[in-house]
Amino acid sequence: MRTLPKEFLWGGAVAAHQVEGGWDKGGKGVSIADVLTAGAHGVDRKITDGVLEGYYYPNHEASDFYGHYKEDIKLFAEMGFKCFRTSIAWTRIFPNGDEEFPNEEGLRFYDDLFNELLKYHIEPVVTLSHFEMPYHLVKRYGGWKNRKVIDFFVKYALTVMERYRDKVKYWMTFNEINNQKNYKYPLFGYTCSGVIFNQEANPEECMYQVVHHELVASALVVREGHKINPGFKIGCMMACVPLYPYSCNPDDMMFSVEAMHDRFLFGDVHVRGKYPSYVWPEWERRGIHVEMEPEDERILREGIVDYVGLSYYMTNAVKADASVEGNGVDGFPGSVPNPYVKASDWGWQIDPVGLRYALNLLYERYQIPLFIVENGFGAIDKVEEDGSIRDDYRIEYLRAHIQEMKKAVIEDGVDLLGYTPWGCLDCVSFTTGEMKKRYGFIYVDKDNDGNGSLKRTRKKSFYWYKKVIETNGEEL
Ligand code: P53
Repeated sequence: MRTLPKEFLWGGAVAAHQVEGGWDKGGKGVSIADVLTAGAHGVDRKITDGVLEGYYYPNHEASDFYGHYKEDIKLFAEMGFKCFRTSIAWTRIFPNGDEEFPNEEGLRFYDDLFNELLKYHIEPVVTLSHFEMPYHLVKRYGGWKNRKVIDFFVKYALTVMERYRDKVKYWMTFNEINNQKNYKYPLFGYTCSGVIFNQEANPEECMYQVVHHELVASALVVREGHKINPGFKIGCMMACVPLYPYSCNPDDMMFSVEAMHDRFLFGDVHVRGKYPSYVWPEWERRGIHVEMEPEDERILREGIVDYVGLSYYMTNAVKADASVEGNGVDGFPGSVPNPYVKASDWGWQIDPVGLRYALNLLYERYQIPLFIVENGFGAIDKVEEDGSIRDDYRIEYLRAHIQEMKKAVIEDGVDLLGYTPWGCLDCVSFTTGEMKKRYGFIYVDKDNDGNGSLKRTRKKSFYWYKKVIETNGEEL
């Protein structure tokens, strides 16, 4: 009987802005996450013009991982984590983004954090840009529309890679870079790139321009990062939402193939070092022109990633004649409900087999290692009178997904580095800014309005996941 490899990286994942808080501590600058208000399912988060009086900004304190990281890492170690994925808040290192020298206090914070992880033999897995670019770069330079931002990002990235060269081996450049393909939904463009595409003369063209800058920046970081430490594993990261054809009608099938181009484009460049063939005729058809410098082709070629990090939460079914616009959160252009699967309270369709499908799809396409760096079930948890949290629904979700993940590795031969469920410590929801949409094995006592003691409690899933890791996924 084949099993998962014994070096398989079990762990958990978060992002700095969703857990750390301490938004103005240690010399940190204002990030784009600091100007996002709270929303709810169906209620968009507002993007305010700076930090304004009279608004509640859930990421300012978040779960206060900044103040609790030692206690939290101890709990991760108790679960047996082999790795922990977090991001570095760019604004702790370069508060405005365009300074000449980094902020030493910010660098020290991550030294301490990584040391604490290494003390328990937990491998840090670090995202360089997870929806938290400096607000100043948005105001002053127009975010990633401006080619100058490539230099600022590369400087920041190489500064931290140099500093943590002996502490961190696994890196990723941009979190879910492909979210912004849904350029009509302001939150995605803003969090990926500091741009609200709807406000631009040609939103779609602007999105591709921004993405081009990021792909070049990513490739530069991969290329130069390998010079800092040839042992680095530097990956890309994409939101993997497979879009099934709703039926075997050839029109639905072809519609889904085209819809998947939109999702693959980013990974295709990261992994193959050049734009895929389907891009050029599409840009021509749509009259899109992207400014590129002569050296870009070479940079992209020289900055091929070592692995593909992916988030997997759901699949969607698409129909050629559905004429649905879709916001890219719980639906995509042409999305129709899939009658074979259920959805979460936030409309995210629950499809464990879709994870096996996603892994096959990506591995067949790229043939380089994959890393599931997000997966999980956002749900409302109830604290019982005795203080316990019996999150069987979460266990059920994760169990079913791990089963399918194992099939992909053991039966289909997919090379998978590890699995880090999202929000292992309860954190602020990205799409809604809520606290009550929880993913964690560890409960954080805090509500949507910011009330609560921040006390940490082990949920039932904590003990379950500990066993999963202990048995390398044999006991589910
Ligand atoms: P929240 C859509 C599809 C898959 C992943 O989201 C997605 C999205 C939304 O872009 O985003 C990731 O907290 C993202 C995390 C985020 C997580 O999903 O809204 O990388 O930052 O927290 C879960 O439930």
